[in-house]
Amino acid sequence: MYSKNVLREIDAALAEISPAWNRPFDGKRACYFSAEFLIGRVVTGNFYNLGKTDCLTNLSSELEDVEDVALGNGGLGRLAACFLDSAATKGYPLDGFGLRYHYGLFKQGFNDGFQTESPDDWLKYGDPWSIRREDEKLQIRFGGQTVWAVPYDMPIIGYGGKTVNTLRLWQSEPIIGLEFSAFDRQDYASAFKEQNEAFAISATLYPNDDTDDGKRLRLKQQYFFSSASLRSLFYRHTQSGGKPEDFAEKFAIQLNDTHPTVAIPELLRILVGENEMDFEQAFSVAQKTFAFTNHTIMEEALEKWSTELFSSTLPDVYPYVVMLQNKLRRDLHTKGIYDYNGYNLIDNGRVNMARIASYVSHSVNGVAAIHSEILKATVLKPWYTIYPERFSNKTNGITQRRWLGLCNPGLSKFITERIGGDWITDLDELKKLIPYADDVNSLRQLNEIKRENKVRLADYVRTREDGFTLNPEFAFNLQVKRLHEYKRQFLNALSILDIYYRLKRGEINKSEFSPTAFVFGAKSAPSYRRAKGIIKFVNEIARTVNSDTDVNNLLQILFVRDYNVSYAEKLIPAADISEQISTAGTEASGTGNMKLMLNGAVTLGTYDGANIEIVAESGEENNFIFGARVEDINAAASSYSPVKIYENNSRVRKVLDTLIDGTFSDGGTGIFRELFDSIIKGASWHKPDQYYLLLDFEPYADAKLRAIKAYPDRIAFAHMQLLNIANAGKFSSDRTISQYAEEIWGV
Ligand code: 26Q
Repeated sequence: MYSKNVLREIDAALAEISPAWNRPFDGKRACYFSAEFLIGRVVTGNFYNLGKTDCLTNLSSELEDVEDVALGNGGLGRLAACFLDSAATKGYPLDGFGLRYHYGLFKQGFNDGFQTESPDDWLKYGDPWSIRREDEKLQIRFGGQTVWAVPYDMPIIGYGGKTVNTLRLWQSEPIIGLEFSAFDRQDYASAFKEQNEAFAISATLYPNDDTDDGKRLRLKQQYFFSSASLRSLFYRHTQSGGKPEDFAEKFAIQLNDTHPTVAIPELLRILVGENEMDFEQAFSVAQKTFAFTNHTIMEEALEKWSTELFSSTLPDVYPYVVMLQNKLRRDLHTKGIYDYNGYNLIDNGRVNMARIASYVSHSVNGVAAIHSEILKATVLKPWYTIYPERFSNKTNGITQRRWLGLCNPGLSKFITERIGGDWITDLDELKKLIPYADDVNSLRQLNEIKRENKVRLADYVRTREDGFTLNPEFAFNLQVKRLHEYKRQFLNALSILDIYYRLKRGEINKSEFSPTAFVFGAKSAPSYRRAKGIIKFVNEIARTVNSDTDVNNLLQILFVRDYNVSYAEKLIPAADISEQISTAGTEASGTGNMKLMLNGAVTLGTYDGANIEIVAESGEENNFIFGARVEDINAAASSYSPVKIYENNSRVRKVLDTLIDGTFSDGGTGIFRELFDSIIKGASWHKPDQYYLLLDFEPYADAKLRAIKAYPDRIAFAHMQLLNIANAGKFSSDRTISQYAEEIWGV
């Protein structure tokens, strides 16, 4: 909800930025094509960037009532939002293009510890930042169906307000109103159907952040926004006198994963089919235009559409995929390659989107050093073999405006008092804090700031989580991210249970154990059974432990309801320990790890994704790194036996057995048995313990206990925390976006 006061300030802000937003521009622009933009509260970010910090304080409680813009699932969508902020701040001409979902990511509730979902009706109270551009709407065709694509433009305001870029989100609407087709009942009914089918395209964000559930609607969404965006750019280009063959000199398009990759054959269709360009030249224009970022190596998440589905949904586009496939074969022949394995764009009756993107882009990148190496060595190896010069790494980043300036005013003040305020636009400045890591006074102050953030969080949690009272004297251990087996929230849960039983058995001395609150925040895809089972498991453990007076002065467990960007802004500043425990080789980068580091949490993590770069910056000695590395896992893979570990390790047995011995109840759903089996037996579609929880169990439990034991030496712990903050400069998305701009887009 927007209060009158807030709306008045938004109007003032829009008036203030209007000249900058409407300033003509005729240089090259970069375009970020993304199916997701996970922004959070737009208003707070804009007030911050416009220097309206008085509004942020004076209107703070009214701002709490403003809905998040949650048009994304997790990391990939949030990265897009950070990039927009950084580009506008650094003065790069970068616009975002995506879908204006009527419903964003579902809101999460709990019922008896199980996740429930309800719709996110974010437009209910209006969308004061967006302008509907009726004059720029376009018709989009899917075989027989034609719909309007109506653009809504939102200003993206850089820090200081000098550069204002645009986020353009497309909304689908029916072409014909009901009144025209209501001649008889038959027409009336079919007109309704047509209406609904048009609205459906941009109606809902798909809440899966991995598997392609093969739905036609998802492909339609992708084509809808890709085609509309591309055509609006092409129209702008030719209207201002540009020639089709010069398109790439005016626009660079970054594909945020494969979701917008259908823009590639669509551009070919526009150039060849509508502008009579020859195919080879169109290919070269497309290649100069597009660049591709991959965000995952998980097989399930790599998009492949059946040719039947693709060609029946997009009959005008499919021929260009076939032409690409034919050209690819010719190109391979020139290189003396006749084995198309790993290359075929149409493979086994499926259109392989990552291959199209790798073939037609001039740039392919991963999102952290290890991830980019894995891409070259595995998933995209054939493409790296023939086009090595295309491949690069662009380690992810986060915007320090939202993830420090806005969400942690106490720490921001602490920093600015010592090194000045330049860190807001130049995060490497934080290095100047290093000397303060040995200044006891500063470390005491840092602890005080953390404590205040914990009190603030505890107040918020009390009102949101049915009166649950977090103890601000405890160390706060956080694992916040989407729920996935590979992220191993299950391992975290098992290790907490292990600590609990060892405390009860006296194997861990209560007087040596420092009180710790374990906080989880995560949404599961609604159809992801195991992930939902893990949520239930954590909630069951929480209920038992929190009500056990034997230990509840030492342990607290909380799974927060409806974790989102705004909740993250409250949780992250209060964290002491950041859980980043994905199986080595599975998390492309992670960005929550960076947010937590920047806010002074030490990392308890594996050698995976950006964790590796985080500890390279801040020092292994200031973090708790454990477990198998990618090489170890590859070496262990063939002979790995979780059953043996289960049989030989009584601690492992004790905690896993709680799933099947009646300790906890899954409400008769059988999901706990399934979780147990996923570790011990596997299932037809995967091997037992495919994410190596038991392999890492002991090293993880040890590292966790070391971290917990380190906490009571408050000065030594704050020393580590401050060194994490001071060395977080590399993880600014300002750095990342400059690399994209200079090394890929040429803007
Ligand atoms: C694909 C097909 C059908 C339906 C849904 C999808 C789909 C949707 C979203 C596939 C993937 C996503 C999102 C992936 C994602 O968020 N990846 C994360 O990207 C971050 C930014 O680069 C990384 O930091 C994370 O490591 C990575 O998991």
